Parts: sequence; structure tokens; C-alpha cells
Amino acid sequence: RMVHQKCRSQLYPFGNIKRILLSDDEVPWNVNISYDPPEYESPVLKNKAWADPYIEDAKFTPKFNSLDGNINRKSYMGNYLINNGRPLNPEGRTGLKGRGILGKWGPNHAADPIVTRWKIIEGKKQTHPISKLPILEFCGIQRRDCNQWAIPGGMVDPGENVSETLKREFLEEAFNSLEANQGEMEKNEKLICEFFKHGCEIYRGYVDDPRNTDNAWMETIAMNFHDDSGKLVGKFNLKAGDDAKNVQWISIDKNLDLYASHCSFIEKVAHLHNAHW
Ligand code: RP5
Ligand code: MG
Ligand code: MG
Repeated sequence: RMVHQKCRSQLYPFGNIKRILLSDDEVPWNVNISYDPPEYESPVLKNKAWADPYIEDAKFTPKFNSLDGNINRKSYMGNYLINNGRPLNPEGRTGLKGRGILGKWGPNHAADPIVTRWKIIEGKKQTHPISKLPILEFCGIQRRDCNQWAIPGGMVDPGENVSETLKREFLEEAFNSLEANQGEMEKNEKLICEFFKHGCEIYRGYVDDPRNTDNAWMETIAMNFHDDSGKLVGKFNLKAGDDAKNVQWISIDKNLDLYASHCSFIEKVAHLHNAHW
């Protein structure tokens, strides 16, 4: 498997903090190197209901590697190590310690809904001139935090089922449900509930997210919801909302440049449908 990359670029995406640069060989924890990275904890985490307390806080007694009340501190990657009370990133060093901008020490669980349809122009399914394979489109959003295009995913709330997170995040980011009126919201919720009944799991595990640190990282379940006829998503009235500043159907191709490890999820979806990549 690939060594994580996006969480090793020098400038941390928040707080103007610089990571120590590492070679691929220096990433695994079991490789001995002299290593003293800077530490960062974003001030925005202070007193946030969705964030853990400071790790030094005497009242903070997290149960790592387990279901801790309604917070899932288990990793899809197996048991992670704890060093001086701090969880260690299962994919190795990142050049930065602390939890950065991430709310939870250890795994931060997210869900990624990958909604797809065939590319159709004037009633004709479009194929790629070289691969001769049909072109798939996915519903992508532009993230407000970094301007990169991404899958409209988000964090699993405490006690929430992943199947709920998938719908809620899609509604928030691609339908602007947080600012919709009651009637609109009910209509959209019904549509998405129906459409999200049949999904296919694409990926479950670690995400190479630029926000990851040595002690906090993203994990996700990515699910594909495919509309083969295009008739269901034809009813979608896409409108960016919450952490998304734009939303659009994006043609799937290997030259896509997407946030975190989202390209690798999209590639799996393309192969699943025998579409152009
Ligand atoms: C990525 O961050 C996940 O794959 C998911 O798309 C996203 C969740 O974080 P927010 O969108 O809530 O910032 O690692
Ligand atoms: Mg969101
Ligand atoms: Mg999001």
C-alpha cells in the first residue's frame, strides 16, 4: 500500500504551522530516527462540544481502541498504539504531533457518499474516445476550507449511524439543507432517503487527509449510490451548503485532482461500473 503523502506536505493547512519533512522510509514508527516534530493544537477546538478536551485535562479519560460512550474510538485499521497517553497514527509519522485541527485524539470518523450517474448529452450516453468506455459522473463539492474539489463527506456525529451521516452530509453540502425551508427539506429528505437505500461499500479505513497528525487522523466509510437511469438524480436541485461553496457533476477520469484520498475511492467506483478511468 501507498505511504501517506498528503499529511506530510510541509505547511499544515491551519495555523501557519510547518511539519518536519520526512522521507517515505522515515514514516514507519518502527524505523528508528531522531524525531522531534513540532506540536500543534488549534485554538478553535477549545470548549467545542464536538471536540475532545485537552489531553492533560484530568477529567478527560478516553477509552482508546474502544467504543467510548457514544464516541467510536476504534480504528478500522486494527488496534493503534498509545504512547505517553497519546494515540499513534496507524500509518506512521506525519512530521507534526498534537491533534492539529481535528476534534478527536486518535481516529476521527467520517462518511463519504459517492453519488454517480452516466454522462448523457442529448439523450446519448457519452463514451471516452480512447478507452471507448462510458463516462461516469459523480456529485462533487468544492470545500470551503481549502478550495479543493471533494466528495461531500463529513464527520459521524456522536451516536450517529454511518447510514444517517451519509444522508445528512449529502443533504447539507449538496442540497444546503441547513438553510432550506421546511417544505423543501422534507421533499429532499424523502428523495435522498429513497435513493440512499441501495448503496455499495467502496472503502473503509484510513484517509490520507492533510489535517492528520501523529496523534489524530481521519477514517471513513465511502459508499456509492448509483443512478443507472439518471431519472432519480434528475430530480436533484443541487445547491452548495455548509462546508461546501460549490457543487457540480464531475466527469470521472484519472486526471482528477481531489481532496485527501478521494481520487482512490472514485477510481474504485469507476472500475465497479466498468466506466472510463
Ligand atoms: C475526509 O474529510 C473524509 O474523507 C471526508 O470527506 C471529510 C470529512 O471532514 P469534513 O468534510 O467534515 O471537514 O478525510
Ligand atoms: Mg459537512
Ligand atoms: Mg464535509
